[in-house]
Amino acid sequence: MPQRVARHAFRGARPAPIVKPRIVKPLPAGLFLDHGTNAEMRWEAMLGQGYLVPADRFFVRNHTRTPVIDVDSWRLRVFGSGLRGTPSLARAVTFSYQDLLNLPAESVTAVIECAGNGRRFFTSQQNETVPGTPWMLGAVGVARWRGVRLSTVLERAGLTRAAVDVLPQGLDPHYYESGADLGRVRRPLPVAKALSDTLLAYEMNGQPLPPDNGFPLRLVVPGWAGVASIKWVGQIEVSRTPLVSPWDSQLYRLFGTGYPDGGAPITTQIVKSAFELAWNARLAAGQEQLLHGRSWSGGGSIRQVEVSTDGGRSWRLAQPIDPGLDLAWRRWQVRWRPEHPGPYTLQARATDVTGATQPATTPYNTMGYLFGGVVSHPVTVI
Ligand SMILES: Nc1nc2c(c(=O)[nH]1)N[C@H]1C(S)=C(S)[C@@H](COP(=O)(O)O)O[C@H]1N2
Ligand SMILES: [Mo]
Repeated sequence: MPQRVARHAFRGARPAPIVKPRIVKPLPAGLFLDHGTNAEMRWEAMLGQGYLVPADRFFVRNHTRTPVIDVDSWRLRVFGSGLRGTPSLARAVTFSYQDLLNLPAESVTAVIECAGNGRRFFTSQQNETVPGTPWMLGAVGVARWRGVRLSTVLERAGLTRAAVDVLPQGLDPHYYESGADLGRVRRPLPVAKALSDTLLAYEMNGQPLPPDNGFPLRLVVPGWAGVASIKWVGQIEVSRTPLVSPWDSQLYRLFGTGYPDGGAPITTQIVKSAFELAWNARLAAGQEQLLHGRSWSGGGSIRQVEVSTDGGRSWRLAQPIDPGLDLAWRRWQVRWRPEHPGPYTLQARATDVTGATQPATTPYNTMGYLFGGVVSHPVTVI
């Protein structure tokens, strides 16, 4: 008895360990698959939702952890040889949060998707071993982003015609890989894309950006792999010579047979589809099911979606729920009445406005990016 009291007292006196969460928001098991520093949305969490992915279930891809940023002392610093008279960080043009709020605002409804989304299917469907987070199809989300056009900020900072690349950099901790310090997350973006439709967003779905999605400011680079959309931006270099970073030269690049020796760059995302249905969902035999799903492409809006409920032997057109947006996704539904109990494979195959569609298999690349093949979604009819 005295022992127990003593132990209790000791435990109470111990300082609580400081556990810094890598992702700040709650990750309920019904909404997310937890991958450590990353969390993917469960697709069944979109059933009955509207067009946008609510912040509580938007996927999070963090190289390290979500930083907590004090917005009052935070500044955006813009500098480099591509600007007039601000070559170095020390002479950067700075913008406060309020400065950005005072600039003309724009909104865009756009997909952000990780280039590694679907990576698991290289292994499960094609028997290919690839490193990295074994995402299913939930490293994607559509939100209404509001902020300032990057072009507006660059022009105010003194952009010149000589500029070729911009390099936004995050304020999250340095990223280490195999013991090497790769520095802060950053990736060059050509000036042409920076000026066309890239947004510096401070709102997501009508609210200030959540900490995990880049508060106070992130890039939104529509159509491009998610890594281009740098979160927690602290500085942007603007250069008259091409810039490189590990995030375009080593990581987020296509290597392997069939690709050039130095690898092929990743820019836009490819065509994909997902059912708003649990993996291994159970459905009732002899009852009509209304299956829902969404398809998207970095190449433009979705023209049509075909669905197979017999493992790819026959296909029929899904019924669109909305016309779909260029930079976001198209929702669809299809009726299905499975008569007999047993295992079934559901598949969806979308085609975008450019005619690009989803192949039966995806060409292998060493790091498992851009899986665009038709995914076999298992369900059990009982
Ligand atoms: N600063 C910073 N920006 C970042 C990342 C990061 O780890 N740090 N991850 C990138 C990657 S790989 C993706 S896919 C998207 C994910 O955005 P989300 O976490 O808001 O869903 O953010 C990108 N921007
Ligand atoms: Mo990513």
